[in-house]
Parts: sequence; structure tokens; C-alpha cells
Amino acid sequence: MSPFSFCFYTNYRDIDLNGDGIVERVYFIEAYGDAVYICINNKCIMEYSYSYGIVDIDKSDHFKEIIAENPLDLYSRIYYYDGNKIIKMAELPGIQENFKVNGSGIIEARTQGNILHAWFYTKKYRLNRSHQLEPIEEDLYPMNSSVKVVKELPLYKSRDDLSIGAVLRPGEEAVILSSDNKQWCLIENSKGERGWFKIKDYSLVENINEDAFKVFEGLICGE
Ligand SMILES: [Ca+2]
Ligand SMILES: [Ca+2]
Repeated sequence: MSPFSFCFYTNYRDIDLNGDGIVERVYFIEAYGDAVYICINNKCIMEYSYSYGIVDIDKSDHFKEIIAENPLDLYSRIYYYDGNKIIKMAELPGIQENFKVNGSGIIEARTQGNILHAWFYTKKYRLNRSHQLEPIEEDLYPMNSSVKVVKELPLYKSRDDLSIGAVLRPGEEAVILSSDNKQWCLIENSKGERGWFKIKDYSLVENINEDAFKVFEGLICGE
């Protein structure tokens, strides 16, 4: 029985979360303000989510996981139940519809980039041996943003070689192919010439000390 059996509880589901053949009851209880308790049987933890889903991140283990989503602040917390405790696994950006779960042990989360403009990439998280989700860091993430060059931009040959290679000219079309999401972007013009530009302070292009929104047309303003 719930310790809050006198309270109104919502969104309940009966499901075996830890593979022991015994069904657990999952439900919400309203707390105060925006807070709720998310509960499994008689164990509850405070949350700020408005809905939850149950997924199977790794089909080869006995657990199913709970995604508690907060659509206002656009994050989700992932939990599992070990038969005794509700255990937090990770907090991911976005809500359920931003996630892809295919049972392989990896969650893919559509994630907004940290530099240049409002672009999105897929960030992957892997289940580790402690049944926690850890991010998989990648060297470069695809961006594929089409832009028009409005200010001449000399490009560095590589991230290790800051001599100038290709030069982008005003009026030409280009595609920002990828970024490390920290400071580097790889761009290619329509002639197939490639090079790198370096970003600091979100959108300042270090190569010419000019804001990217004055260098390119077609970037998307973030919030
Ligand atoms: Ca169970
Ligand atoms: Ca599983």
C-alpha cells in the first residue's frame, strides 16, 4: 500500500520493473507547488516532472527504467528500481520525445549545441556496469547547417595547423559540417573547399574577431 493512500494519486501503472516476476505499482502523488512524488510501491521520491514513461534501455538485463520528464524546464531524470530502492541514473536534456531507446543499452538524446547558434545533435549515453547512464563523448558532432557567407572568412587548415587555407568569400554558399561543441567548426563551400574556424564566447569567430551572425546568414538565434 502507498504511504500516501489518503492522497489522490495519478498515472499509475502496474509493471515488473526489476524482473523478479513481481509486479510493482508506479504512480504520482501531488506534493506542493510544482513538485510531485514519483512512487514505486511504498517508496517515493520528490520530483518536478509532469509525466513519466517506462522504457527498456537494455533488453539483455532484467530492469526497465522510468523516464520522469519535466516539459517546462526541458529535462528528464532516469530512474530504476532494484527491488528495494528507486535509484537515479542520469539527468538528460529534453523530454521523452527527444530520446531514442532501442534496447541496445544506449539512449540517444537530441540535444541543443552549446556554441555558434541553435543547432541540435544526437548525444549518446551508455549504461555502465553500475546501471548508471554515462555520456559518450565524441570528437565531432554533425551540424550540417547551410549558410551564406556575408563577410570574408579565412579558414584554418586544421585544428592543429592555424595557417590559412581556403578563404570563404561574401555571397558564396557553405555548409557548417560539424563541431566539437566546444570551440571548433568545420565548414565546406560549394567548391568542396574545407577549413576550420574557431569560436569563443558562444558566437565570436576568432579567425577575424567578428560575431558569427555578422559572418554568416542562415544561423538560427537561440533563446
Ligand atoms: Ca518486480
Ligand atoms: Ca532491461
